[in-house]
Amino acid sequence: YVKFDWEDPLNLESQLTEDEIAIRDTARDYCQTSLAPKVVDGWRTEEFNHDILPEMGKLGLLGSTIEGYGCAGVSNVAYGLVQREIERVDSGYRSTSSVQSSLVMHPINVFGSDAQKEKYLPRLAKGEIIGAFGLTEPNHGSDPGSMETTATEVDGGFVINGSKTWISNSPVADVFVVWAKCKWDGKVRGFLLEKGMKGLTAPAIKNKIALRASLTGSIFMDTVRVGQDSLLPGTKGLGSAFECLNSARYGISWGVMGALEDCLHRTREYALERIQFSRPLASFQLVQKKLAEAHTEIALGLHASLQVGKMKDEGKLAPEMVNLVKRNNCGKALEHSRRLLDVFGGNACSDEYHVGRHAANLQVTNTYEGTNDVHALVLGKAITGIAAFA
Ligand code: TGC
Ligand code: FAD
Repeated sequence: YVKFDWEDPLNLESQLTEDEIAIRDTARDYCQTSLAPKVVDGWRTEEFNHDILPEMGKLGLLGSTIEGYGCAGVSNVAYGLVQREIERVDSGYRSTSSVQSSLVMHPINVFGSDAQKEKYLPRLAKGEIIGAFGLTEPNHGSDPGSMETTATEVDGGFVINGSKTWISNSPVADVFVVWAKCKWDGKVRGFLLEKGMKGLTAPAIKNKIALRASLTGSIFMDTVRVGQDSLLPGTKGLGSAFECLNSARYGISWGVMGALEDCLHRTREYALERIQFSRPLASFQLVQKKLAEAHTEIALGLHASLQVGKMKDEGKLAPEMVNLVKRNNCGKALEHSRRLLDVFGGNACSDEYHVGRHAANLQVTNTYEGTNDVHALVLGKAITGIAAFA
């Protein structure tokens, strides 16, 4: 037998390549030395930190799976490992960066024209410009197929009308991937809109009780006139929007495990130091059970995400694999962060203990990119062949 390593209980390290370990370590070092000291202030002020995306860009962490255009061209496993490191600090920072990578750079790379790729990807990769992805609307969240945003064909281009809500990065975004129903054939397509276009505004949604270290807002489009070149030509229906979500949801499945790992490590340290009834909290069976259960879910969740990443890298991905790990890992991270929070007693209320912040964030990660129940329905459809959405 080998000695059990509680910090890597199923030896994830043994499944990674040297490159993946090096990328993970670079990300971990950056996140712990640069991001972690900023997070309490970022959370309290709800202010966007404009240094973060350029810093990530310099390290090759944005759009990192893309080949060319100044991107690193790394594996999907490496991408997942980076999301885990960022979210170990805060889900909001992971949101800011994963929207840029998976929901803006990815669709431009997969569905964009050469001109669109040349124009946007290098600057997005450097973090010089910021992207947002607008699918959700005030009246249509889980059911984006019923969206009311429209694109009408006019001489030389299109007119976009509608509104999007709960959009990460929108108040500071320079480029918006907006999904609209095309009036000429009823199909949903993606369009690239830019800050400053007449009729486009993107106000912030303030006073959030979660994801306070990242910005969220609306996108209002009142007769926004765009050229032919704003259409993402490869988008062929709602499935194209879901294709982007496959990539982002996969990253979230790794990220939330990072957040739960941070909760576990902080709770362990607290429980070892805090004395009640003349003994450390860590000596009580009920506390150890909470630690053991979170610890087990982290180990299982990380290995499941690793397997999905490997399938993605080998071209053997079924979208439902992503529904499974996104749902499982987000649900487990939320449940166990809340249980671990109990160990802090009254100190659970203090943002300086961090676990309360993670638990609040994890409520959102369990909701966005498809709620826990919507992912259950996708899996239910795969199991039974019957769609239960409507
Ligand atoms: P349905 O009829 O099932 O599908 C419509 C078309 O899409 C295809 N498709 C997929 N293609 C690729 N990957 C997938 N995962 C796909 N799922 C479906 C499907 O084959 C079909 O194609 P076609 O050619 O036959 O037309 O669609 P539906 O309208 O019945 O909806 C099904 C449902 C409920 C599962 C879906 O709408 C859904 O996933 N709802 C959740 C919405 C959601 O996830 N929104 C996310 C918004 S973005 C966000 O939250 C970003 S937060 C980021 C951050 O800050 O980190
Ligand atoms: P609803 O669809 O109204 O769902 C409410 C409840 O009803 C949920 O519990 C849901 O599971 C349940 N429900 C719905 N339909 C069914 C059904 N058929 N059967 C059973 N139960 C059902 N969106 C973007 O497009 N881009 C972004 O960048 C983005 N960032 C976000 C950032 C934050 C901080 C937040 C909070 C949200 C963000 N979203 C974004 C929106 C997010 O994707 C939606 O909130 C999510 O998809 C759920 O939609 P909804 O809020 O309209 O809830």
